[in-house]
Amino acid sequence: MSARRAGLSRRGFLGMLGGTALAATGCGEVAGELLTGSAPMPAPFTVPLPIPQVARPVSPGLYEVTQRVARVEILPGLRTEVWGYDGTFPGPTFELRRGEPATVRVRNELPVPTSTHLHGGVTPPGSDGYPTDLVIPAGGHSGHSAHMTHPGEVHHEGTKDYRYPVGQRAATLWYHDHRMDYTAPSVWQGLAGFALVRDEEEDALPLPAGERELPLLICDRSFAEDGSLRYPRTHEGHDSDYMEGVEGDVILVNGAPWPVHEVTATRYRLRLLNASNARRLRLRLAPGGRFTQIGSDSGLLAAPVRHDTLPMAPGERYDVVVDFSAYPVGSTVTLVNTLADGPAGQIMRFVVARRAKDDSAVPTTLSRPPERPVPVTTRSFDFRRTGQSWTINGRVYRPGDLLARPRLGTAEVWRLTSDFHHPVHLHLAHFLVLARNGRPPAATDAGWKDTVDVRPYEVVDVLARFEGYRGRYMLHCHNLEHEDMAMMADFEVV
Ligand SMILES: [Cu+2]
Repeated sequence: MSARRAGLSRRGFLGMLGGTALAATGCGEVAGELLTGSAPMPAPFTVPLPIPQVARPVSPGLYEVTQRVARVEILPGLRTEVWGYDGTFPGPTFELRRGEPATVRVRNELPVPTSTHLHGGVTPPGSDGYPTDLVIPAGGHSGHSAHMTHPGEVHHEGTKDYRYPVGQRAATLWYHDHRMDYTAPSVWQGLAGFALVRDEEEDALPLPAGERELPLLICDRSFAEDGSLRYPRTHEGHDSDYMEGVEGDVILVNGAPWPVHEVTATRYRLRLLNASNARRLRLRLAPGGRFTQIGSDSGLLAAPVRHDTLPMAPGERYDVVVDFSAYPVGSTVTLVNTLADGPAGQIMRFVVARRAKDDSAVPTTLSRPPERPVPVTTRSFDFRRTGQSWTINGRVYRPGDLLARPRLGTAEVWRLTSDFHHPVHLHLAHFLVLARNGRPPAATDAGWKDTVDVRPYEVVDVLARFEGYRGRYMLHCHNLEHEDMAMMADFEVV
């Protein structure tokens, strides 16, 4: 048993079972508990939007990235210690191309072990970031891990080469820490970044590009008065008052609080990612306007879909185009979150600075995604609180316990049921959302995905394709506190 679970049973949660926990969240759309910070908050829309550096290979197909502690300015005038890939938060953006394999050599100079998962990647099992496949800190910091040994734990001393074949379609992927019991605090501390896969099918489209293509990593954090990140941890593990998940009171986009970005009155491609631990978002443009969705988690849609609002659970991405020529020059367009009042109700602002030539377009036909396969079987996975743990089919996660053995090259219907908000993520397998409560899915469920928002007492059917590699993979809740509190399971592609 991990220190985490020991901590939970010590504190106890008997009064918060099932529907009581849901009722405690008020409006029913919030998945976590708010952790209030004490640092002075900057005025919104004053800090410029940062764009993460693009990672450069040290030789063709080989990247080196060092996980290290850094002190960075997130809140104006204060220094915040982060754990960053190359000391940055977000980490560098990896620009990958279909058919061009990449190796990422991760060196760990943090005080803790890590495991890096490429979220949405079709990756061989040895490079998928299994939670007990650990890179132990270089230079002898490994004492921290000594008492956290799990059965079958693998240790790489100092560095590990993650091998990515990149055989998949163009898509907005991201990477983040995935260590057993510690994903939530490690990601909160900064271990997340983008990986963009491009391909010829996408190259052929006249989509906005260059400065008009913006990756936007949205997450919430809380800061202490000295600028340090707050996170509710006891020395034994998670603070059990935050079992539902941790929500921060500061919204960051690419690591900046409520940033502002100047745009021309043209189309922009926004690659939106909700990288929050637990916070669900519902994005809208103010004073109005629509998102033209061109891609989902796993790549371009067949045809664009227009939305007024975008619900985003942790881990989900939307690839959208916003046409700023619809707004007067000199006006502002604010990306807002209608699921929160107060500071977390604002995300960032665009200032429409001037007119400019625009050769871009959103074609009515975007791509040819994989066709809908015929499923060979149906399996059920119930995401639920059981006693003092978050469980799948009543089971607390144990590495190596298999919940399913799908066959390579087949497709299956996975029926996901839930007692609460659980964004369900499958490693390796991409899926189509077939139904919610037996009815057609939402328009925003369009396309191939790897993460789906399963809401309280909802039944979501997805059709998953098991393509790529045999071996051990995972499904889990992407509320990172739930994930760390055992809401994971292994499956093996055979
Ligand atoms: Cu969950």
